[in-house]
Amino acid sequence: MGTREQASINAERLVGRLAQLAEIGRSDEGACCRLALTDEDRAGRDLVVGWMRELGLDVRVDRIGNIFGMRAGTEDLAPVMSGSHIDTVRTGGRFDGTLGVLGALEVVETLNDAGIVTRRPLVVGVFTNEEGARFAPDMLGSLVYVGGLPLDRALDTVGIDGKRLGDELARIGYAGDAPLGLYRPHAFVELHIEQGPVLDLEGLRIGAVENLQGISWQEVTIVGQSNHAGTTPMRMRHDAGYCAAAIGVELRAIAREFGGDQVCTMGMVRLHPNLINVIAARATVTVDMRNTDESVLQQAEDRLAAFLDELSRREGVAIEARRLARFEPVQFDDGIAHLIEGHAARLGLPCRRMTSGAGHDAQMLARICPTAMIFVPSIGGISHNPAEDTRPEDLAAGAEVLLHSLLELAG
Ligand code: HGY
Ligand code: MN
Ligand code: MN
Repeated sequence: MGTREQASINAERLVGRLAQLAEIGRSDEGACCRLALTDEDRAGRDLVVGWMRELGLDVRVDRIGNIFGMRAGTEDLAPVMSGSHIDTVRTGGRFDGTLGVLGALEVVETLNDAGIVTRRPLVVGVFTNEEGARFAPDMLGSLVYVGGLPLDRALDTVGIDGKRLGDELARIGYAGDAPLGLYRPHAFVELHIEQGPVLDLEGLRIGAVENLQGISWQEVTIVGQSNHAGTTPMRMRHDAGYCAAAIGVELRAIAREFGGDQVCTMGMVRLHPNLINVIAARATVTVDMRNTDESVLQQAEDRLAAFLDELSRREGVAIEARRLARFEPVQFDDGIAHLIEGHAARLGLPCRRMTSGAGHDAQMLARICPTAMIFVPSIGGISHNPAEDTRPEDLAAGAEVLLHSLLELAG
């Protein structure tokens, strides 16, 4: 029987599993492409469930497809949970989400090897559709888990490819029967790459994440009038393509004028009929706006809404904005953030408190239990990009801090 202090994760094993999972859904450009509920996501889920079973975990799948592997404790108490997601954006990297799932599995295997049993059960969670790239909103599985979105509405969500979420979940065989909210955790800790430049720029190893910024997603549809690109005088145009471009320019102006933490992104632009000599009849664009300050984020939304009204009048087009996701900023548990800092310090890992610019499942678990996150550096701050990278020693350091944080929380 090993002692807790001696327990230490196996870096090669962790890096090896991350590499194995990264091969699933590998695209020609070397990206990880496992959009939620696709065959690639299923293959990734099957691989992780296989590892959970090998480690002796009791595996359950709930009705929105969240996967949980439970390791019994000496007492039947509320568990300590850790985990993240394995679905990716279309041009994803190797570590976004997977580090949180496989880091938690590595903790389990380390404890198995050391013969350590915690007082509280440990649960490893894999949440459905965290990215929201195919089915909005993002963090959908954990949002449903904590009761933030009714199951039937989630199952009826239609993806960007026209598929219904519930049908895809059944098709890949992960429409489980475990009830939602299966475990009410004593605490939740998520290990994740930072996906931003802060730790890398400051030469730090660990981020103790104490809060997470607000997120506002909208789909804006512009309906104008297709017409001949050559014969139609400019004064007679109702050009949906021009309006899409104007929205992109306005979003940049909002971010520049608001300054501070305000970020705005027009990630998707679809034109119809999308032809060189036809004035676009219709345009659909997506808007992603985020800010750490809820009132400023609302002002940014109001500013955009006023712009869309004015644009519609000026260009003689119909504009409709549909909300896809809206999450207020989240404060994590200061005690757990402090605990993470303490373990980083004890392990000699330079650490700082941080805000998360990205959304994470932890922001949903924070609604039902004390929650915080551990960040490790992203080289160059790159993410949602095949070039996403983190040094192996930092992947291991994050898992080591996770190990000791979970040990302390699980008693
Ligand atoms: O959008 C996000 O922040 C996350 O990657 N789902
Ligand atoms: Mn992620
Ligand atoms: Mn992501």
